[in-house]
Amino acid sequence: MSNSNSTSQNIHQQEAIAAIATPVGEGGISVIRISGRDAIEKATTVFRGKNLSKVASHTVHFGNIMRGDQKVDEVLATVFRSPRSYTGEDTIEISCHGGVLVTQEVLETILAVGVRSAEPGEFTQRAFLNGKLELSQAEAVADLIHAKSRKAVEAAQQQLDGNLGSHVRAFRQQIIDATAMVELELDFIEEDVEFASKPQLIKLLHDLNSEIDLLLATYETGRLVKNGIRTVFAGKPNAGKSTLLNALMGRERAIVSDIAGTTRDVIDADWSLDGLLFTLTDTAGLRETVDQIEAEGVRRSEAAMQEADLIVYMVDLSQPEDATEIETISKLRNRFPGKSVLILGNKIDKSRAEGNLGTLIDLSISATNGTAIEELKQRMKIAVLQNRDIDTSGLLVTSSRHRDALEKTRTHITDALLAIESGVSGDFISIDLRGALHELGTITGEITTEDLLDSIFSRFCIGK
Ligand SMILES: Nc1nc2c(ncn2[C@@H]2O[C@H](COP(=O)(O)OP(=O)(O)OP(=O)(O)O)[C@@H](O)[C@H]2O)c(=O)[nH]1
Ligand SMILES: [Mg+2]
Repeated sequence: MSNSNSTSQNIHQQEAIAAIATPVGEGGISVIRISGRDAIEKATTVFRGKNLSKVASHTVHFGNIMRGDQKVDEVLATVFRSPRSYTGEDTIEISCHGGVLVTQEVLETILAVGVRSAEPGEFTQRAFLNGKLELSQAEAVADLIHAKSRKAVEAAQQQLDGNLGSHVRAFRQQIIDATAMVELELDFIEEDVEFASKPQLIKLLHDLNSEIDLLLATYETGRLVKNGIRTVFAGKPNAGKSTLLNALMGRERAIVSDIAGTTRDVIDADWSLDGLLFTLTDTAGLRETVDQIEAEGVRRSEAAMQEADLIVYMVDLSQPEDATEIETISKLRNRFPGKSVLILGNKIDKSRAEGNLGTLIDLSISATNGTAIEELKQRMKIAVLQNRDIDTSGLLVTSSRHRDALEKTRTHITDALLAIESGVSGDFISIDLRGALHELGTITGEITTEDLLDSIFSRFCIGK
């Protein structure tokens, strides 16, 4: 992992912390990480083998972890000396046997010599504080760990490579250039000189806003790539919602029967298509009912639709047309503005004449014999992405925090443009431009607050 700051020698070493860096469970090996001012010294006191405080950086040593005279485990210790480590601090990684108990005992042996247990994300937070990573890169580490689809991995890697940071730094430079122009004008204000570079300044800020717009336009896709596409199957009882869920999943995830009202609760299943994650939600069929449990199910179906990115409404084509349902369908897009809606006719194998429904239906399928299921998959993708590019080799803004900061930046720049055009004093323009700089600084982390750092790093697991 490289970035422009990684050679910085401005490292602050804090008290040593330790945590298990690998998942809890049985495996070949587990890794325990220790980082901080006296990490190497503390490790030396529990390690029987070479004297770790004398070995070179980036070397691996075989030995035993000892609690007094008792051997806890046979391990490999890797030594990273500051500043050439993930955190920038002196760091030791101990690879021990991958058993739950033995790993815990190695950790406890280390904690017993005065090393503190690490908080979630504390290693990465130290890496950030030591300038090893920008804030947006640190956030990408968490995204990468949580990523559930290939596209989400690619988007996180883009951000981890520092691509968002380099865009933001370029924006900052443009604003600094603009500020310089404004301040040059301030120097001449006494002589009432017409602002020579005014058209140039206006152009610079307009161009900047267009670039920010391009980046902001990637957010909707970025959000769906990162979080997955919440897809809800809705429709009357017996329409075939559960059958379709099972057909897409390729297994009997939900109970199917010809009794109307089979599904009572909301059922979620992760499903991936072309590297994108869809969270498929099967719901209770929508109808008026006196059954209390079913009524609660229907309420939950409605709530799931409110939360969805994509609503797939299924109509049973084997049944006579239902005027109430036709009305429901025709109002669906208005009821859920901003959501993608697909209207499916199901049971095309037993279809009656389509009648009034024909024009309302986007695609007819058969969930039991597979008719048009491949087409449906593509339509689901297109409905939600609306042909937007999901080429994750380009940068996607995936975080609402980044989107908010970019939007505020754009507002400040727009205010600056208005100020310039209405001829107000340069002082006011400078205030707007400084506001824009501030917002951009929150993305890369030049500007932070403790609350912001807490909310970002608490998303991490312990040991990262
Ligand atoms: N012929 C035919 N039958 C289907 C098709 N899809 C589903 N069915 C049948 O329709 C019945 C209801 O299917 P489900 O998947 O349980 O319907 P549902 O929409 O989940 O129903 P609820 O859970 O009650 O809301 C079952 O007997 C299915 O086998 C299809 O494409 N063609
Ligand atoms: Mg069902």
